[in-house]
Amino acid sequence: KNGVILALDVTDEKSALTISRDVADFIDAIKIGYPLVLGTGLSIAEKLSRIAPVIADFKVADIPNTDRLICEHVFEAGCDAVIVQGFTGPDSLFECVKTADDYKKKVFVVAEMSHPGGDHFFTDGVSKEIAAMAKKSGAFGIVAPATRPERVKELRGVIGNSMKIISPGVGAQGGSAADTIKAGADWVIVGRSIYGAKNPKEEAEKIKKEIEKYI
Ligand code: BMP
Repeated sequence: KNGVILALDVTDEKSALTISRDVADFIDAIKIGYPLVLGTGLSIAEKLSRIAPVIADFKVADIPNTDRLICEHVFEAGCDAVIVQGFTGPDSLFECVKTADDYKKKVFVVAEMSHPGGDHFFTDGVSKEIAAMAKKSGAFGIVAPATRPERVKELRGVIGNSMKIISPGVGAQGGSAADTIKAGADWVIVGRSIYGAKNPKEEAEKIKKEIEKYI
């Protein structure tokens, strides 16, 4: 295990495949989202899945029926996991988890976001409530902010050790990879610091090395 997930927010297929192959030894998964999928089409998922497991970050947030239709597309396309919002409520979340179970895939639930305004509505209590609901749903893990390691620690307390935490906000957003893993995250999610670097491979290796003693 490297402890690093690549957030692949480039928008063309050539860069996406080149960078992913380049850093493959130092990451455990590739997170794709709207920037790349709207730029290239969802067929990029299958191509990337030959390099590493793919997490579809669509922050699914709809009624249960629409959520299920979205998740089916994501899993049929070859993604191994989907990221969903929890604020839509338990029925929506449970439908995503049920769909993932049907495909033997995984769901991550956003518990709190990493940007400066991320704790405006995701207050301490709300984040914990979403994390507790995620646990109840049988989701595989939660998303918690690397920019607030103290919240990662609190949320780890809510979900216990049976679930995973993935944390964006390292590097470009100011978070420290080591502090985030020490606070209880299983993986840091890193985008711009890797794909925007002159030498993405060197940068990915550097982050892997920074956290390896805490994993
Ligand atoms: P970067 O390392 O370039 O800041 O990228 C972080 C990635 O994680 C982006 O894809 C972003 O959309 C995502 N993300 C985030 O930064 N904070 C969150 O709370 C949730 C996210 O999905």
